[in-house]
Order: sequence, then C-alpha cells, then structure tokens
Amino acid sequence: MRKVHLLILTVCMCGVIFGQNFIHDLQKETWNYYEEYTTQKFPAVIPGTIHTDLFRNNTIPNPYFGDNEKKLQWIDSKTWIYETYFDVSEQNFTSENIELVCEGLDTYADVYLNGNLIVQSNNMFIAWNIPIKNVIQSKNNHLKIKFHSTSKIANGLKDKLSYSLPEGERVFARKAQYHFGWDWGPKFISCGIWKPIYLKFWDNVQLNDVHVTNTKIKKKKSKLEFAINVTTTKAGKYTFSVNDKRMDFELLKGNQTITIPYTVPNPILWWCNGLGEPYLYDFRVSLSQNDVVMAEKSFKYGIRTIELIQEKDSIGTSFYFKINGEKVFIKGANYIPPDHFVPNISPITYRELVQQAKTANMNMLRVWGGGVYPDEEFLKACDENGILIWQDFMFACAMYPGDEAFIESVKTEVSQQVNRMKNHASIALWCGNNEIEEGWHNWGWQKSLGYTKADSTKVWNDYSRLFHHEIPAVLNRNLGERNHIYWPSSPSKGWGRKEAYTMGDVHYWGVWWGMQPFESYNDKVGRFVSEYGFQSVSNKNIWKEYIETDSLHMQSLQVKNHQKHPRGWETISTYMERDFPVPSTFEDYIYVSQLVQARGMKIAIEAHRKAMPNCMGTLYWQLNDSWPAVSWSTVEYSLQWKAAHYQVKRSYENVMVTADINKDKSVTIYGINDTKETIKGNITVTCMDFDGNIINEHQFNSLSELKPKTTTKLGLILDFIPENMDVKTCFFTIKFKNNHLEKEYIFYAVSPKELLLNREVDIEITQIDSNTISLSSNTLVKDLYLESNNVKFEDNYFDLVPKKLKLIKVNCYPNHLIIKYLNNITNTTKNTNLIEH
Ligand code: BMA
Repeated sequence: MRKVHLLILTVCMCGVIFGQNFIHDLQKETWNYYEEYTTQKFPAVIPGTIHTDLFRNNTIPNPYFGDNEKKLQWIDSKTWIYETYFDVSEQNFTSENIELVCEGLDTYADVYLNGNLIVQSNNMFIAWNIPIKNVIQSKNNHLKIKFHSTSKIANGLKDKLSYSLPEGERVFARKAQYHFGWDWGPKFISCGIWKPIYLKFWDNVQLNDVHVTNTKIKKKKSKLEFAINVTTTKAGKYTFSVNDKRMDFELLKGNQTITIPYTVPNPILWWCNGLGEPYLYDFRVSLSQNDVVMAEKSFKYGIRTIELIQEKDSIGTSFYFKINGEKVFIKGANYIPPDHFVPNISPITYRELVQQAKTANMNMLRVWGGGVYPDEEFLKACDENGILIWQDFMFACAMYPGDEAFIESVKTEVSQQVNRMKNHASIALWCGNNEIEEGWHNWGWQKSLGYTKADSTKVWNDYSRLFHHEIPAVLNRNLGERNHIYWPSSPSKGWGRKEAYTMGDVHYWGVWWGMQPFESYNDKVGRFVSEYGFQSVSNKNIWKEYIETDSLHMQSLQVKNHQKHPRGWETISTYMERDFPVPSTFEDYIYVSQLVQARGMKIAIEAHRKAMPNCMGTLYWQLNDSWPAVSWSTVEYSLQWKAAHYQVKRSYENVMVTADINKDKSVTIYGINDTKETIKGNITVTCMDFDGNIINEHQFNSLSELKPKTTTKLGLILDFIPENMDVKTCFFTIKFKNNHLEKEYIFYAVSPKELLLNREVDIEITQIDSNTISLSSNTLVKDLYLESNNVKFEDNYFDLVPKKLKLIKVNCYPNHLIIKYLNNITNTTKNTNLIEH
C-alpha cells in the first residue's frame, strides 16, 4: 500500500491548496473491479472507466478498433463495482475533520465506506466532499463504489414523464452527452471513477476557495480583490496573506469569506494571442496563525478586462469582444473532448492541442456543450497561450427535464464548475447550451414528438427556467452580476432565419447540412459565426492502426463505423464532385477529401474576415477528434494535422491579403489586419500560366495601407485577365511586401477540377540545412502533400509556384518522402461503388 503524505497538499476544485491539511491519495491504493454477482476481480486503474479497465485486462478488444463498438454495447447494461482497502496513519486518524473527496463519479454510483452508504451520486460533473469521521477506521477500511447502468436509470426517469423529450434517455443523465453517440463519435456509455479520489484530513481551518476580481485597471495600477472563503472549527485571530501583503482577521466558527484588496503597480495586462503577451502573475494566498502556515494556495492570474459589445447598428446588433478595451476579431474553433474515455487524455494532449490552436493563429476555442467541462491542464494551457475560452455548460441539442431534483443537481454542477474555472484569464464567456434554442424553434421536435399545447408550454418553461433564470442566477451569485458574460444558447437564432445574420451568433450549416455550395459562405456571414464546417477523412496511418488491413477501403464496415453522420460519405463525395476529381483509391480519396475541407474552410474564414467589422468572429467546427474518425476535425485523433489545419493557419494570419478573381475578368484585392497598427506594403498582382510564364502583371502605384483592426478594399483591377486567356490554364499570385514582411498568395479563377494542370511533374527536393528543405518544380504543383515518418513539416498541402524555390522548416531531414499532388489524381466520379452506404 502506498500513500502520499505530503505536508499540505490538497488538490482542490481550483488548483492546489497547501496548508496543514493532509491528503491521502486513494488512487495509489490497489483497486479492483468486478461485475456484480460475479466472483472474479480484476485490477483497476484510477481514475479510469470500465471500458478502459476491461480492455487493459484483455476482457474486451480495443473499443476503437474496427466495428468493435457494436459488440461492446453490453457493458453499460451491467452493474460494476470498484473497491479498495486502505489504512490511515494514526496521526491522520485523529484529525478533527476527515473527508472523502471524489472529484468525479460517472454517473450513478453508490459509495460505501465500511459498509455504510455515504453518498449516492447522479451527476458526473459534481465533486463530492463527504465527511467520514464517524465511519472511517484506522486499519483495513473498505471503500466500495457501485456503478449502476446509466441507460437503465436514465430510461427509468424517461418513462416517468408523460411526454417525450428529444434524444431519448441521454437528457436525463447528467453525463457527457457525447457518450451516448454523436455524429463524430461512438456510443460507449461508460462508468467509473473518472477524476481524482482522495482523503482529506484537516484541523482548525480549511481554505475552500479564492476568487480574484479586478475592480479597476489603470496604467499606473490595477486594483484586485481577493475573496477568500474558509471554514474554521475554532474562532480566533488568523493572518491572511496575498503574496507579501498580510492582514489579520477575527474569524468566527463556520464558513465565511474575507476580502483583501491588492494593488498591482504598473500592471502588465494579459492579452489574447495575436494582440500581445498573455502575461500571468504568480499569486500565493495563505492563512496562518502564530506564524504557522495552516493552508495556502498558489496560482497564476492574468489581469485583463473582457466585454461583449452588443449595440444597435445599421445591420442590427453588433456582437464583438473587447479585451482591455481593444476590439478583437475572434479566430478559432470548437473543441470537443480529445478522447471518448476522458481519463485516458494526458496533460500533454491538452497542451499540444492548445498549442496547435495557437500555431494556427487562433485566439479562441469554444468548449462545446456536449462534452465535459475542461480539465485544469487545458485551462492553464489556454491562459498561458492567450487562447480565450467560450465555455458552454454541458447541454446540447435536446430539451432537458425540469423537475426539482434535476434543477438542483444542475445548480450544484454549475456553481462548482464556475468556481473551479473562474480565476482563469482565458474564460471569456459562459454559454448556457449548444443549439437548444435553435433546435426548439427550427427542428420540428414539437411536431415529431406529438406535443400538446400544454406539453410545449411545459417543456419551454422548463428550458426557460434553467437557462434564463437558474443558471444566470448561479453565475450572478458566484461571480457578481457585472463580472462575467452570459449567453443563454449558441446560436441565438437558427441559420435559416434572417436575424441570424443581423445579431447574436450563428451556426451556419447551409454548407454540409443544407448542401449549399461553399460559395454560400460569402453571403451567409453572421455577426459572429460560432460554427460551420466540413468533414474529411483522417490520414491513412491512423486507419492502419484501427482497421484490419484487408478492410482498408471505403466499403468496409470497419471504416464505415468510424463515419457517424448518416449522410456523411455522400455529402463529402457530392462536394468533392463539385470541385475536385474523385479518385478511386482509399488513400487518394482521403487526400482529396482533406483538400475539399480545406477549400471550404478557406472560403468561409476569408468571407468572415472580409466582412469585418460587421462580422467579428469565426469559430469553425471542429478542432479535434474524440477517436479515429471521419469528421469535421482539422486535427485528427492522433494529433496530426489534416490539410485544413494548414489552411486555417494561413487564413487566420493576423495580417493577410486576399482576392476575388471575378467573372468579369477583374480582380478585387483586400487587406486584412487584426493588429493594432497600420501596416503598409507594396502589392504586385501577377497572372501566370502553369509553366511560370507571366501573362499579366500589375503593381500598385502607391503603398497599400492595411488599417488596424479592419479589412480594407485595396483595389479593383479591371480587365486583368486577357480576353484570349483560358482561365483553366492560369493562376494568380499577389505579393505583399514591406521591410518586415514578404508574402505571396495564390488564387485561381476556376475550381481545382477545372484546372488543366500539367500531369508530368518533376519536383526537386534539396536539403538546405538540418532544419530546412527546399522544393522546386518547372510546373505548378497543386496541393503538394509531403509525408515522412516522424517528420514535421512547417507547411504542407500547398501549391508550388513554377520555377520558384519554396523553403520548408522540418524537425529532421525526411529520408523517405511520400509525395502526393492533385496534378496526377484522376477522376473516377462514376465509380459509385466506391462510396457505397
Ligand atoms: C454542430 C454541433 C454538433 C455536431 C456538429 C456537426 O452544430 O453543435 O452537435 O456534431 O454540428 O453536425
């Protein structure tokens, strides 16, 4: 038996508390699990889930492999028991207070200590803090946690209602909604001790919570307020300190909050990525008596203000964020849990994903409401990288119950989660839910579920109570009315409605769900586009790991099981046929599917940015995957980038030039500048054939000015394409150059499938130094893809301009390089058995 008895170490909901508290980490004990009424016990890993434990013990095959998902649905119908035996030290045993802390139990669990039922959990998002002084013994304690079948309990709750709620039983369980299956993820209704579990021993006083607010930010000084919540068992004089500032307080017995004002001279502000450094201050809050530190908490804090500006304007109502008083164009993505089995996610994965968002020039991630509340490590990474968070509460795409027990549970959940996350500089906005208001008003639930008028009124009133009254009230209570931003539902209006484009946020799904062409992104620009996206197939290497070799083709049931959208393959192929050749091999199909997605994202993002300042934000669906998938992600489950992520990185650059090649043979040039400074530069527009011969060139006479935080129409060049030029045989470059910057952007007048590219391609690749390779070719190479084991390419899936060296940074020299390009992908559009369903 191993115990951690670090003096003072308490993992609390908001970080680490140090003090005269002792933690006994129960994760380090020996745990077993077994199915109820069976005798064989197996070793368990805590935190974990039943599925990951069964897999580890070779009882089930890898849940993600092939179509194993279908064979593993029985797991949720059973009752699973986790147990451990432990001793406590004599010293701890005599502590005044002893608590069992379960930071997360998924979901319906009865917790027994030495035969006593000490808690019954029914919400995976709630942490349980259970006083156990009267049931704990010093030796041979038996902790047993019994997990009931979630679907059985949730179905039981469902059957008690006289009307139906959309989406079946999942809405009755306060559990990650994507565990019940989503259009990008499998259905595994798992259970288990999914978060840390430990014993807490404390005497006299406990530091429960620290809430920092900035009351005034001025150049010369910033005034902060530290609200410190403590519980004492002995009244008396205690000394509190915030870094070097010390203050004495007379505390009463019980729970109370004391407030310490704190001034930071010449504050360095926290900025989001692209606008400045995400500066974080170190704070240490401690509580002592007679110079003995009894509890302390250390954390980082960023000083910043954030506002959401909604003002009437000529179009409707604005929707934009201001950070430290500066207007900011939001660029980012929607984030889902990076694994179906959350305890499997390592801190490295959280950090890497946030880093990948930053590398792609993002400044915000939306933590989507069908997943789980974000891990501390994810939040810290966002703080440190200047990535703002749009934080949904965990409700998505359905209506929820309104009984008192449910509401009370949600209130506790919201209060705990908000308190855990509130000091993070990255948290920008709290959002009630994902797509519930849109669903209620547009998805026909009332009709399909046969609601009477009374049913409709009841369901809407329950919704309204939760998202318009109860949740905002919890936020107000915990954060203060003026210190946070709450938005009840994302989006505020469905994409079929006029107001979706004049106010609030919009999820524009005309592309994909509505089968509208990518070009419709240019017309359907909202004030803040918080979802839009397109699917592609993950890289072939990931399939090799999760699909049997002879099933590595698109007709295989194994591959199909990883596409969860009912019309997914058809939709990808339809868009592919519109703009690209449709290839016959799985490998080429993967490649082209990614190009289709990248093209869609480019059109959308640039349309949104061109519409600045009317549109002030773009968050595509979705950054990442929860398993190996055919999905909307730009970073696949293995954390490899798809073509779209490279494109997003280009399209999200802080300063960029883009163009429309118009049908009337003119070219319109736009300069987009998200920085606080005016940027000037020379612009040269060139039309070239695929062998690199210049057909026309236009240099702007004067320096172009890209005004700060806006998109400037830099010019319109009439008759730029010569009358006799076949636009299928040429391309356009725009060079933007000044003393600090030299950039070249490539455009086409027609879609990729119409281009008469040279099929013969000869690419010369040279090593420049240990971290750089150069590529060149005599002809235009479209969408060049480079692959080599363990080599990271700084750029990929790019167009190689003829007779021009392209330098690429690499982490090591690629000895065996696999190359793919569109020039030699042949169209087999009519080979429909390729995409059977
Ligand atoms: C969005 C999301 C998800 C869904 C995605 C793709 O609207 O909110 O519910 O996975 O669409 O269909």
